[in-house]
Amino acid sequence: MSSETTKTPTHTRSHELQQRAERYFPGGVNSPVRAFRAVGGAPPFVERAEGPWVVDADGNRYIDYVGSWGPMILGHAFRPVVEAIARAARNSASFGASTASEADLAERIVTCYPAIEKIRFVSSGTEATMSAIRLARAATGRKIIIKFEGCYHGHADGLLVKAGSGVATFGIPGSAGVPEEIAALTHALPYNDTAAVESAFDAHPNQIAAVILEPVVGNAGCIPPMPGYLEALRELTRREGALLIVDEVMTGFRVALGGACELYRLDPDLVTLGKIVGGGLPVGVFGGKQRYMDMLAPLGPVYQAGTLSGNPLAMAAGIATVGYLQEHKAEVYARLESTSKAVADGVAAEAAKAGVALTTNRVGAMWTWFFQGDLVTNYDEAAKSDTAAFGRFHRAMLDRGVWLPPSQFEAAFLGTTHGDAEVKATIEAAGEAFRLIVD
Ligand code: HOZ
Repeated sequence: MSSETTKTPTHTRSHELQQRAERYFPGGVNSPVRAFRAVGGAPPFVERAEGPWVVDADGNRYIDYVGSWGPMILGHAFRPVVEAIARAARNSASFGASTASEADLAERIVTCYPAIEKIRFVSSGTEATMSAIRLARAATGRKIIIKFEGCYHGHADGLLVKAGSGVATFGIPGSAGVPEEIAALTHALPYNDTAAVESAFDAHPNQIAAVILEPVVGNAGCIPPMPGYLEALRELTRREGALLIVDEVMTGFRVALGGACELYRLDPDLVTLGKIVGGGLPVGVFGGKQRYMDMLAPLGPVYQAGTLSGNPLAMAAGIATVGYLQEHKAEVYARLESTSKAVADGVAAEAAKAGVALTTNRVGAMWTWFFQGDLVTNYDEAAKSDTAAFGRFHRAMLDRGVWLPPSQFEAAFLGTTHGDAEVKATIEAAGEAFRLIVD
């Protein structure tokens, strides 16, 4: 365990802060995935972070594999991002009017994503997917949406059906408060199963507005698409007159500069982005073919709006982040790949040595260690993992200064500031943690 002040980890201040937080926030958190209920123990409260390191309120340091759930690809407090935000803030935090910075970031996004002809900024991934669905329904005049079990597209009513992330972590089958009439319009199918999608189109001719998916699932743990799966979905949706919405909130700018669209040569109708595109500030994006995007008000009849959409601080952080990724594309993505491979494979090797069954799924700088020995290609298979063993591993890693996402059904991330020292420390910690949990 690394600590700035002591060799013995203590969490006294975090416990006090947790008690205070529980007075004000349900479960003491402002997003359920931050609670440690699935792994046991209480979450450390973060005071600050730099590069690959997070420091908690008691002065304990951790190697961070959460990265704010994805955005911090360039490491925490990356100087160009911090300075860009500070510069923008000096001109006021918000205007509720257009600024040049919105088109500056849009231009970069469109360059990285040839499938995107026009975009609109929103403030979260939830808003982005919710708006993309509305647009797809308006464009097709159809109501049914196909999503996939274990994929999470934010918490809009119609997208919580058999969702991943916290919904899977806490075993919530849908969500109370979602009217069944709305849930009935969402058909959740197994991921990586083309035949299931074909059957759904056969059963509901001319009724399916869109297929939405995570092109690499991150919210059931990391699950890559099988060869040919994404291409089949593209072909099917085209043939059936439905839109293909690729939700790249997690994968965008992470698995490649142009996300999964670049990696798998995909040409979807609509794309949603979030996380990295905002450089750590709240930004969501939905964009795609102009013929659909021009249906939005004020040009068309589909309404969508936001006071803080295209916020100048968020645009500044996004420009600094995406700009850096564009300028250093080759070295950034090579480094992300080699560091991620080293840590993912190194930890898997420690599991094998300790006799712990582990399946590692990884695409670039996102991965999951599933606590089971079988292939994981969909949510049902992910759900067979030994979540109790994962919880023990998580706690043992945290005690050794490594902060992993607190759920078996989430992806781990790293960034460009993770280096050899962090990889080595993580593998050593994992070796000890595996030996501990098998004893
Ligand atoms: N979508 C993120 C990872 N599954 C977490 C965001 C949140 O729910 O707080």
